[in-house]
Amino acid sequence: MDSNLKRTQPFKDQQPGTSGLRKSVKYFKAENYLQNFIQSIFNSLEDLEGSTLVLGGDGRFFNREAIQIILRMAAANGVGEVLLGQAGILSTPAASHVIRKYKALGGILLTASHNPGGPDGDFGVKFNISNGGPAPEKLTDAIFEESKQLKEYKIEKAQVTPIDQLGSFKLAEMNIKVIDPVIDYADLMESTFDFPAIKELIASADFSMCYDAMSAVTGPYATEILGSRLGLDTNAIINTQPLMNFGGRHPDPNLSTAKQLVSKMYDKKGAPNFGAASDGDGDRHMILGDYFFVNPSDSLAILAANAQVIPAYEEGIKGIARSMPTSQAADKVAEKLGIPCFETPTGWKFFGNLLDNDQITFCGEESFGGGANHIREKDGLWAVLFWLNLIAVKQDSVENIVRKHWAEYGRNYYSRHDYERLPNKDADNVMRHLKSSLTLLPGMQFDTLRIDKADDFTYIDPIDNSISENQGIRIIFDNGSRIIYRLSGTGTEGATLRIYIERFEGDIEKHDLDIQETLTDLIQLSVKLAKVVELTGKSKPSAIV
Ligand code: VG1
Ligand code: CO
Repeated sequence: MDSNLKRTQPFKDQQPGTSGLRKSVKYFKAENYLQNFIQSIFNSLEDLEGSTLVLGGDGRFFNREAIQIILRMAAANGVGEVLLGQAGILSTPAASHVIRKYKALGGILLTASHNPGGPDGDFGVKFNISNGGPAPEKLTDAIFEESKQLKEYKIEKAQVTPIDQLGSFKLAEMNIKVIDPVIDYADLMESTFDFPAIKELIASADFSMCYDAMSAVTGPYATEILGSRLGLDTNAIINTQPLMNFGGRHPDPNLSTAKQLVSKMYDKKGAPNFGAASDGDGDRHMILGDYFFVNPSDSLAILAANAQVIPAYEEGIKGIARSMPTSQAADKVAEKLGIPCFETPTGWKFFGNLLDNDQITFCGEESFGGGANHIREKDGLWAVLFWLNLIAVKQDSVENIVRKHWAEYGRNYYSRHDYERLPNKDADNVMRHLKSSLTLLPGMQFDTLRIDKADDFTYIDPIDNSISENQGIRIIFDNGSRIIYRLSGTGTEGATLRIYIERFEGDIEKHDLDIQETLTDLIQLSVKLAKVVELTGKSKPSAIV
C-alpha cells in the first residue's frame, strides 16, 4: 500500500452551506475531519494532477495547523504547485484575485467569515474554482457525495513547511510558493479607482475617517492601501492586527458588533465624516457617515447609480444582480439605466455565471456584500474605496449622497429579523407551515396590505439552465412590499430563521421615518403568517439588522 494512504471513515455531515463547510473548531480538529473534506474536494476535481492551487485563510484559530495538513495532502495528491499567502493569510477577495491572476485551477480558502473564531469558535473551508469564485452547486454537491463514502485519503509524511517567509519551497514533488498576500490585491484596487483623487480627499482638512478591520484579515490590506498608498494616518485604521480569535468579538460589520467604530461615528460631539468596517475574511463592508448608517442594499444601488465616476466603470455597467432577499433599490437603478437586474438565490456562487458571461458588472447582497466583475467574490475594501472615490468626486457627505439617491429613486425601507439558535425542528416547522399556506395567500387582505403573490423561490441560471429550488419563501404585496423567509446556511449551532422585510416609499417627505416603526405592520404580519410565536416559542427576534 502507498505509504501516504490513510484509512478513514466517512462523515455524514460535510455538506457545504451558503459559503463552504462551516463547523465549530472542535469538529474540524476531530480526527480526520478536515482531511476527509479536503480529500473529498480533491477527488471531485478533474485535472488536479500537476495543477496550481491557491491556499490561504483569514488567520483564525486552527488556520496554521490546517494549512500544514492541506499542504501535505496536496503534495500526496499530485498537485504541482501551491500559491500560499504568507503566514497562511489571504482575504477572500485577494484569494479570488490571485486564483484569476495566476490562472490556478482553484483555491482553498480557510474561513468562517463573520462567525466568531478561537478554540470555541468556528472554522470553515471553501473551495473556489478557476474563475476565482465559490464552487457552484454542482461541484459542492459532488464534494458532499464524495464525503459520504470516503474510505481513504492521501497525505505526505509529517513535516513542517515554513510559511512565514516569502519564497519557494519543495514538499516532496510539489512546489510551494509563499506569496505576499496584499500586493496583487492592492495593485488591482489601484488600477480600479482614482487613487490621486482619494489621496487628496484623505489629505484635506475637511475630511476625516475611521476604518475598523475588526482584528481580522483586512488589517494588513487596509494598512497598505489606505495607509501607505493613500496617506491615511494609521490612527484612523483601528483593530489592524489580525487575531486568531478576533479579540473575542464577532468579526461582523454591523451596528451591534462593530461597537468601537459605531461609537465614534455616532458621537454627537464630533464624528469622522466617513466610517467603514469589514468582516473576518474581508468580503463584507459596512459604510457609515457622521451619525448615519448606509443600508447595504442601498449601498449596491448607489454604487450602481454612480458607477461612471469610477475610472474602471466610466463606460457604464452591463447589468446588476442582487440576491433575492436584498431590497429592490438596485432594480430601480437598473430600470433607469436601461440595463437588466437579475435576482439570484443567496450566496455569491450564483453570481459567477452572470459575471463570467458579461451579463452584469455589479452584484450585491443585503448582508453587507457588494462587488463587481474584477473578481468573483464580494469585496469589502473595494466597496470602501468606491465610496471614498465617490465622496472625492461629489465633495458631499455620505448622508447627502444617500438622501439625494432616495429623492431620485425613492427609499426602500428595509430590515432583517433573525431568530438564531432555534432547534432545527422548530425552524423546519415554520418553513413547512409557510410552504403549505402558499396557495392560500394570494388575494388575502390585511388592512391596507394585499398579497399579490406567494412562492418558494426557484432560480434557473440563465447561462447553464441549472435549477436551484427551495431558495426562500417570498410574499409579495401589490404595493411592491415584500416579506421573505429563509433559513441561514452559515450557522453552526441550531437553525437561524431570517425574515426580511421591505417597503418602498416614493414620497420624499417620508424619507426620514424610523425604520422599524414604518415597517411595523409588515413585521407583525410576517410573524403572524409564519406562526413564529406558536412554532418556535420566541416572542421576538434575537437580532435585528
Ligand atoms: C449569509 C448571508 C449571505 C452571504 C453568506 C456568506 O448566509 O445571508 O448573503 O452570502 O452569509 O457570507 P446565510 O445562509 O447565513 O444567510 V460570508 O461573508 O459569511 O462568507
Ligand atoms: Co465574509
